[in-house]
Amino acid sequence: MRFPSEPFKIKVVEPIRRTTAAERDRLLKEAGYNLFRIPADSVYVDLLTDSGTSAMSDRQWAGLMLGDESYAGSKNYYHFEETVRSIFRYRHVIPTHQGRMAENLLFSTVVKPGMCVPNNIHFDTTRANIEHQGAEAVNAVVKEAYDPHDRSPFKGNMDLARLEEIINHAGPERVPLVLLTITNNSGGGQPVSMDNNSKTRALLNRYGIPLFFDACRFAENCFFIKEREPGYRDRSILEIAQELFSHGDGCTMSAKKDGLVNIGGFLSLNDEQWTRDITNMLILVEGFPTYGGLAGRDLEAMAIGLREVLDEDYLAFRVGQVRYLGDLLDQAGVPILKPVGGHAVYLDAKEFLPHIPQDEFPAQALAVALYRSYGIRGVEIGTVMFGKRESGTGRILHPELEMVRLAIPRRVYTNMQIAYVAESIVDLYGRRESLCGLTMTYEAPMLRHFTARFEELSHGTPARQMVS
Ligand code: P61
Repeated sequence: MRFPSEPFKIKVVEPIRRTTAAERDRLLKEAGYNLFRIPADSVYVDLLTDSGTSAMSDRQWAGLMLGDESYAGSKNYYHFEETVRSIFRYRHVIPTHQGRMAENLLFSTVVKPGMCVPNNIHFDTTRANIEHQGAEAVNAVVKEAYDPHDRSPFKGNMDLARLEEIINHAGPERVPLVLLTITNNSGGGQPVSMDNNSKTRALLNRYGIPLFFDACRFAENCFFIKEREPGYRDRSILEIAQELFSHGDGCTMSAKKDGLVNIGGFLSLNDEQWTRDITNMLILVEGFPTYGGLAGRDLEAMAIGLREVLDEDYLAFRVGQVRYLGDLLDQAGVPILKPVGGHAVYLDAKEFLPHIPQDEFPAQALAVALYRSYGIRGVEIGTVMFGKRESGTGRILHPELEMVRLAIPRRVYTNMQIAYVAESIVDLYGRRESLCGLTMTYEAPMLRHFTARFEELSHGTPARQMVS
């Protein structure tokens, strides 16, 4: 089935407050046209992120009651450790409160100024944490990733020739590790194939460089391998995950994605010395190694979530729901990044709004219009998030992709709500020429998209009432 139906029923509901277009227009002005600054209870369908927004299962909620809040040696830690080891199969398991702390601990331990860390495409927190160490974060994804029309099945793959070039250019001794982000969030939630993964490993073996995974969405990546890569149709998701991780030396993970929890993360790795150094730093900044910035109950929910996410019925529905939104938009001619990724549909803002130059943040303008007219919140992944100012001239250097990401929270929205999103975007596409660009009036030196402020360059068409 192309769109398998929900393998769960709803036990608890959270009412959504409806807002008027006038209210949203006011909120946008107050927020400086930055959707991160909009109160969530003024959003109808919130597709800002799939991170920490999952609905937990009854088993996870029950697991919270089993929380053992002992400072040291909580039983939930042992359950969590055993679960992570059984999937990832690395020796050491270090809990953290979320993914970027795992990144921070790893990079502050192994990355030194002047070094270089390649990845297929670095997510913004990964890049920022590497640059914070005075090192360079370099992308080496295959070229197809930058063509929204290219339907290759594994657009998250590493470009091996480019990776080798980067290593030789930097010198292998200045590359402390290589990362693979599965699925590749900044490139459209696209998967990495098993074949590419093992070839990356083989290449790195020749240089003695460790391979780490940014594993936030590993189960979705494994589902795509099962669906698309020859030889994996009859393998379970767990078996595919174990094989995938066997090619690496460790991983960082934000469990707020495929851990199906609202908070949590971890680092898992084999190296003894790195583990000792990371653990010392963990104690300094995060907590004792058997809780790592989390409550015992959070560890329990994570242990249960990491098992549930391997369920194929769940994954078929999950990936199918995202694809359902993508198909509705594609059929109506709305430009989206293809093929549809695992956790989100990405609108191609360059094609959607060809009349707005990249200097005027077309993807941000599109995200603002979606919220103003329909109460839908997406996130800009384009010049605001990844554009850089050229030193000297101050000119903005644009990323290749200019997108609005509609990230679907796991087990949260019904397909009627997804259909509403599609209908709204098709409606907006029909009057796209009325949209105007923005100018940035404030930016922070790092991760500027969270706090940036904008002004509209000229007034667009009047805001419309929500479709209902
Ligand atoms: C997201 F606008 N992602 O996609 P943490 N690696 C990868 C991620 O996708 C990721 C992290 C590491 C988010 C949340 C988010 O500027 C933003 O648990 C591939 O969030 O620390 C997070 O994991 C970091 C959204 C993060 C943002 C930063 O929506």
